[in-house]
Amino acid sequence: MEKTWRWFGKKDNITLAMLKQIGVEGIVTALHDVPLGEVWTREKIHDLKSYIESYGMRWSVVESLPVVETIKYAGPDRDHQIEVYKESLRNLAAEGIHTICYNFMPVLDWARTDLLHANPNGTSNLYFSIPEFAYFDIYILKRENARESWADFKVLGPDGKPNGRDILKEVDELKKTMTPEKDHALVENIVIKTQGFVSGNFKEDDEHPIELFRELLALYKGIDKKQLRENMKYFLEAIMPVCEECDMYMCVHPDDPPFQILGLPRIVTSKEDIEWFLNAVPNKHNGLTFCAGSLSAGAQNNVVELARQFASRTWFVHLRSCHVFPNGDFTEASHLGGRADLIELTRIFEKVNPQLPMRVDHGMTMLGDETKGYNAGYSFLGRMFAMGQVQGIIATVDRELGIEYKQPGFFD
Ligand code: DNO
Repeated sequence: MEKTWRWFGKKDNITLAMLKQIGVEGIVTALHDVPLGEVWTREKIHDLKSYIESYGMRWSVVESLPVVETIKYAGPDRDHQIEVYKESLRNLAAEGIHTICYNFMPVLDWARTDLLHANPNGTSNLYFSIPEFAYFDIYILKRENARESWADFKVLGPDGKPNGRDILKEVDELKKTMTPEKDHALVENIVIKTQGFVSGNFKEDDEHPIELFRELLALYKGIDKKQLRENMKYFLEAIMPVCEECDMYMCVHPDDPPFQILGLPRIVTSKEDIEWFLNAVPNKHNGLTFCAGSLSAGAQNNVVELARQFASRTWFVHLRSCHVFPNGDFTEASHLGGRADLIELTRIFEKVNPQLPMRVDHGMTMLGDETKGYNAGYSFLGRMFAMGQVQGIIATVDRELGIEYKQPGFFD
């Protein structure tokens, strides 16, 4: 696989010169300064692309070209926004970029309740506590019917079976220990520190993120899973002619976490979901970002089986792995452990296409990463550690398969 790295543009504290030293071949990035819903112009794409190339790397994948909410909930200006999207696709292809990662998650991109959860080895990782998230929903967001929906929520244990956890009971216990400061920290983790840098609906300086959150949720009133699927199909069918014309590969990112939250439908969470959207628009340009991390956070998923089944429609890979606790909470595991078997996944993807772009995803925060102002989950040293591990896996698998492995940056 092509060794790529998610880089957040010239403002990223991690520079391209640093990435060059650690064997990165391709860059995964976006035009983070273009407001949601505006065309990405050829000029801007060209500028960033040339900057990346001046470091001897290429712009391999766009992550993300955001699909704005109106397309997801089928608002009155959806067709106009689809035209904007098509225009950006044409401009990207004209600059030689042919792989787009996007998601179809309503309102919220990936979500975690703790961004610096201590690991036994003294580093920290992202963490998702179901009761803390439910507390946010019930007591901070105060969503209508939130209590009822958590009462019905079936938590899965690591074996993929409901574990009988009583979330409401835990939320009520948790409430006794919460303070305004802890509430604020939860809002920061779920919204402020995580949604802005992925070009989501919220910005770090939003003064009233909760009000905005409620307004966005209201847009999805009456939109169930079936309807959201229809809206995704509508979007994909509308852009496919452009994708064919300019050979653009769309790869949807799985929902993270891969289960229903906040009463919002989630439609890329499991084998059945992935089969559905691939079959609904049976065109090779409609493909998948195989995010082993998001998929492994869902105890319903056997990640290796999913990779075997969907490798031929996968155009981009995210390598990371999650650990699901007996109570159903989850955290990031080592890139050599957890529920996603990255060694076996590497075998599967290397066999299908050794050129497939791959980035390591979410690394530990370690050895001072926490003081550098990196985006949550996107540390330098932690991700570099993971990248080293994954490069070792690829080199070993390539040897097994008789593929020549090259580590960039050396004389050999
Ligand atoms: C999280 C990322 C996601 C991903 C988007 C794609 O770390 O994997 O934010 O970039 O969902 O649109």
